[in-house]
Amino acid sequence: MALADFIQQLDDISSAAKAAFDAAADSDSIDVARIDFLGAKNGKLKAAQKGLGSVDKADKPEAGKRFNEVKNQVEAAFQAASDRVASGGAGGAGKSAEIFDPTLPGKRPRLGHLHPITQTIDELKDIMGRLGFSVADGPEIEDERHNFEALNIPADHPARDPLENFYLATAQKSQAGPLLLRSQTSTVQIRVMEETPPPVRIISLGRVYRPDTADATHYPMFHQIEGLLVDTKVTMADLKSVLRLFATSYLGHDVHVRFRPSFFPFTEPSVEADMSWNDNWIEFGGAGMVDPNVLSAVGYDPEEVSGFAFGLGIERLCMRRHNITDIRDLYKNDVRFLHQF
Ligand code: FA5
Repeated sequence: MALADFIQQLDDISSAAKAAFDAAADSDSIDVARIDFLGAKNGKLKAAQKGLGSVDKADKPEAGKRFNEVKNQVEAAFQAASDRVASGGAGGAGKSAEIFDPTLPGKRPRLGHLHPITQTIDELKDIMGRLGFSVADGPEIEDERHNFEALNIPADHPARDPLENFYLATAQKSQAGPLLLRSQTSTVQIRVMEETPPPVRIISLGRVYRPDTADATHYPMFHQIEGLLVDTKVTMADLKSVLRLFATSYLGHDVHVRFRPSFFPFTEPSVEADMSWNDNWIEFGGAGMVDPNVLSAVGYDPEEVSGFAFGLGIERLCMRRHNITDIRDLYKNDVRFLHQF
């Protein structure tokens, strides 16, 4: 066979194969074209390869080279068609391509916001800031000195029972003795008074931990706001005025606050404070006049200064403000609940 005829035959196969693979719209028709052109037994290329034997000897290198080029072209057309069908469509306009309609109204993305407890904390800081209290911080992992001893809570007091606290397993190794997750923010009273001479006027807000069983008003992790004011001639009347002012500023003027006599080792006298809510009373904190033993433990002179302190449950305040009847709702992380605040 003349070289020109052989090459013509190859060119015809190449363009026919390209047309067939381009037109194939699914894997079945690709397969038909593959067998037709690349089939190992009766494929058109196989047949053309047989013709190579009849090309003049001198033209064989040129004919063989041309044959390989065309074979590569046909295989590339097969591969391109397979890729196109696998990616979901003919001619580039795939079934999965999204149609963008600029006339449709947009979707407003849902913006996150602060958790209701964080919002409450910010607001309480604001209110107390206006009353002249600055914010102090303390660690959530505490030693027994700050959580108990300096607060006049003796070693045999039931509040120190390991079952009433979250002691840390690594605590024995600490130089400060056993460590625990603080059970009250009153720890910060001690830390502040250890560092600052009187007068003192601070609040401290943060998490505290107790192995309480969760119910509608209790949670094992909750937040307290601690208040401490130490100065000359501070009286119980100051404490009651500040707490009433605080409650009405945050909850509105229809809230009633009542004080019940109580006991805390670190205050004397002590009270528990209740707020009115739906024709009922709910306790929101403990308070009292700082016990002279506590003042002495931090190096203050109880003859010179006196003070009041309080510790209030932030969840309870937030719940009354927003009429949340179950504290557990605050910690379920259900966006349908949280986005209301
Ligand atoms: C104390 O923690 C004292 N440290 C308060 C105090 C400070 C008294 C300064 C005197 C001077 P009590 O254990 O009562 O007190 O807790 C105070 C408030 O925290 C409670 O009134 C309640 O509002 C809240 N509270 C207590 N336990 C839980 C709990 N498990 N879940 C949610 N809130 C709680």
